[in-house]
Amino acid sequence: MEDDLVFLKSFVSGDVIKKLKSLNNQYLIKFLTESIKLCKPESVYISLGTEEDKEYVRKKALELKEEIPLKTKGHTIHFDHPLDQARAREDTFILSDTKIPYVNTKPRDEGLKEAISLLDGSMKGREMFIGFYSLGPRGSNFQILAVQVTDSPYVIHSENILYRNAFEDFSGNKDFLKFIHSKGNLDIKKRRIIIDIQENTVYSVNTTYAGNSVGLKKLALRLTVVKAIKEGWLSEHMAIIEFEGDKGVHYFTASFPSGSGKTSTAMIGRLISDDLAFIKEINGEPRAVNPEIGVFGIIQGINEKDDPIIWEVLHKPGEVIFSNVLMTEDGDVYWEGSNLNKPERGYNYEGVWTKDNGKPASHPNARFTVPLTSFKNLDENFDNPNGVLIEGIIFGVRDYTTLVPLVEAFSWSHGIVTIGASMESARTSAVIGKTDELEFNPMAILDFMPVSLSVYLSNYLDFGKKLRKVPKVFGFNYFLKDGDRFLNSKEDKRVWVKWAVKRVEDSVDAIHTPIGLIPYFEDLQSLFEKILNKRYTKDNYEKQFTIKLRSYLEKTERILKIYSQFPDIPYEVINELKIQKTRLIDY
Ligand code: SAT
Ligand code: MN
Repeated sequence: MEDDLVFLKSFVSGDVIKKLKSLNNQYLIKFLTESIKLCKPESVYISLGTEEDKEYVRKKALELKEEIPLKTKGHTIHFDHPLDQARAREDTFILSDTKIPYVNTKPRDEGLKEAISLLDGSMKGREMFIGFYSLGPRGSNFQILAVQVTDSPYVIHSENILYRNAFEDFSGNKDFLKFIHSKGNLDIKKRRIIIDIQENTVYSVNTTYAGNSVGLKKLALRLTVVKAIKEGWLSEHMAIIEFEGDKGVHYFTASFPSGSGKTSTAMIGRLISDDLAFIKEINGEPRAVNPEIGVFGIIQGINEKDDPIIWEVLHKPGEVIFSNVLMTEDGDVYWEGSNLNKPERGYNYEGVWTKDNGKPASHPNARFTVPLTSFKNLDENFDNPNGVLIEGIIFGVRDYTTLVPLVEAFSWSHGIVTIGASMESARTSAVIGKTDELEFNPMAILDFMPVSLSVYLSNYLDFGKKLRKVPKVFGFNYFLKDGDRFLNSKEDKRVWVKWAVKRVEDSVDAIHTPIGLIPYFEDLQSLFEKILNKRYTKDNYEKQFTIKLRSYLEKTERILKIYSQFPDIPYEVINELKIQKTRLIDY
């Protein structure tokens, strides 16, 4: 450790060395030393998370033109390479010497060699930035520590918005997740995101898109899923929301593939998390926290009428990083679906844009990065170290043809297997590739799955068995169509949510069907009337809630076929699917 400290002294001030030393964390010193030796930056900036550090990082992002200031105070815009606008599935690898179905793996030695060779000297002539964070409330037993090393101040700036700075918490030889990122030379052919679950380290290079570069977001998710399985809890791609009922408030988690209604569902209630959840069993109760303290949200389609809360966040002074939207000549921003007049010209991720060039003004996966504290519907428990009690879990998909808008599972295992683990959803622009193809995406987490689904599901099913009070499980689908026409409008989700809350409060009955419990027409009719002041007809109901037995059966068979490929799949998974199949056939 002494040798490492001597080496670090040539990069950082005596004062910072003293602080590092006082942490007494030899693993941390070793990791920092090795990262510097590998990437060979010209200088190193260690951010302890002070206001001064945050300001320095913001200033550097502007200086390096990774961000451009906009006319509203605190707003900046960031552009990613035209071919680097979303999660890069094909370039993201889990290091594993054995192949895992549905997981993009690479043999460990080969992957490590590749990571090292791409990062070797990648920061020559550049400044390295280092940040120290906590996933989950500081001091809570949910907390997981993480260090980010990068040559991009935009990455640290984003992390300062999205995560809790926690330098002091590294004291003692504590374990932490490690993220090494370099923009490299943005040769997209050499973009790699290499995830070493054995050493809790992720290497990412030749990319800047936050989903691939901001380590603590989806790169950390792969590592925390593994940790959660080892320790018997759940690390999920889920929002956490407080909904108001007639008998009090209730917390739900909600899991939807990106761009399929998760954020808008979160905006119906009071917000704790829009994207990620750690759920632990504490005294027999499922309790959840948000690993993050900010939102990296999809901006397309956000407009004043449908999304008043987000609209306000994006228009008032305060910290916002826009990415891949259109920048107008007067330093404002514009995005598709904002319902504003399209400007004549502007600048976007491809360069100069004009209204008549026939291309969208903003990328469909354009985003905003903001702190949770900007939202006026922020829940008071958002940083509660004890988490909040979860009473309902929603699994939502984008399915145009088959799935009913709303269903409740018969039980934990029925819900986990036939709703969560059976999710199929139309692909959206959050992923590089053709949109609208129906994709198998259990728990909306398949892109981030680091282990075999059999291991993951077995942990999920066991988790339910530890609980005294098991959350109700719901399936949502906002996207059912009749021909080309959507059968529901955006606001209808308020009714679905209300019905789910009433089920949790045990104040409404449901119809038993082969796929689960669905609402009675009269109950929905009265909720539509009360909440939306809207007429709901029997015809609407029949179009939306008639169970398409044949398509459901086909779907169940498809899923059964998928899980039958796993030799070690838990018996309950196959069993729930087989029973569901029988129910559908016998109906
Ligand atoms: O692009 S990310 O994977 O970081 C965010 C998301 O779409 O969930
Ligand atoms: Mn997400």
